[in-house]
Amino acid sequence: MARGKVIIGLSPRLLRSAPAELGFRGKTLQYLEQSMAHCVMRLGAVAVMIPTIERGGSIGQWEVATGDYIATLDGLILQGGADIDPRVYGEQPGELLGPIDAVRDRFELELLRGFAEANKPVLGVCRGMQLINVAFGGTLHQDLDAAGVAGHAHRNDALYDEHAHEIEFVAGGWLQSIYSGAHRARVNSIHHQGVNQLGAGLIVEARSTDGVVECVRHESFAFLLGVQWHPEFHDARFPALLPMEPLLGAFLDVAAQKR
Ligand SMILES: [Mn+2]
Repeated sequence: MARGKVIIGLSPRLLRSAPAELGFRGKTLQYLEQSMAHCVMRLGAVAVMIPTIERGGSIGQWEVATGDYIATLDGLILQGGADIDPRVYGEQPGELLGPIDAVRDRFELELLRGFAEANKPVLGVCRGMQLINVAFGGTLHQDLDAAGVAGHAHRNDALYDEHAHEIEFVAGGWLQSIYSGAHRARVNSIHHQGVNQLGAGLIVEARSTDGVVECVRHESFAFLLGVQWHPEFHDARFPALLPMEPLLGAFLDVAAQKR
């Protein structure tokens, strides 16, 4: 008998005060860059974007809560985007901090904790990996260059998703195992922040050759993992980059088991 497909929620990016030329003068847009949704769909799951629920906001008086998303969906993908407010991990904003959005931080932290508690799979991409680290008590470098920890560029505004670097898998790690025991790979890099103190229960699965953390996994959950790169941009244009299918496939397998 046919069974319903796995349903994956993607948390949105927020654009406050959208420019008039988009036709939404002064409004807030919640949006999804399409590549990750297409990856999920290509592998046979349904992808839905889940608008923010603001505690104390107008939705708070309605009968919908973050828990309804957690109960309804089989897995969560945390997209990339704005920097996380450093006050979330007990630091004051530095000079090189990028744009932040407290509503998005609160919503995604609540989602992440809820999915973890339900032991439903969570995949964090770029900012999403950093959010996983912060959620478990870790801290971030607000800017890798300013912190003096990057030995090579992790972002190139002109090249954007064409900018890539090497990573090394931690020997014997889970990530290495799903990539057939490979030792190194090449991934894109579109970030200026990175993991500083590692959150509790998290294991580093890969680092770039300069030592910057590129993948973390929580040891206590079926699938709670973040990658600093954007696997959704590893498409046919970039045959030399690490294929996204093993990673996304493992995430969706756990989602199917939990369904
Ligand atoms: Mn990088």
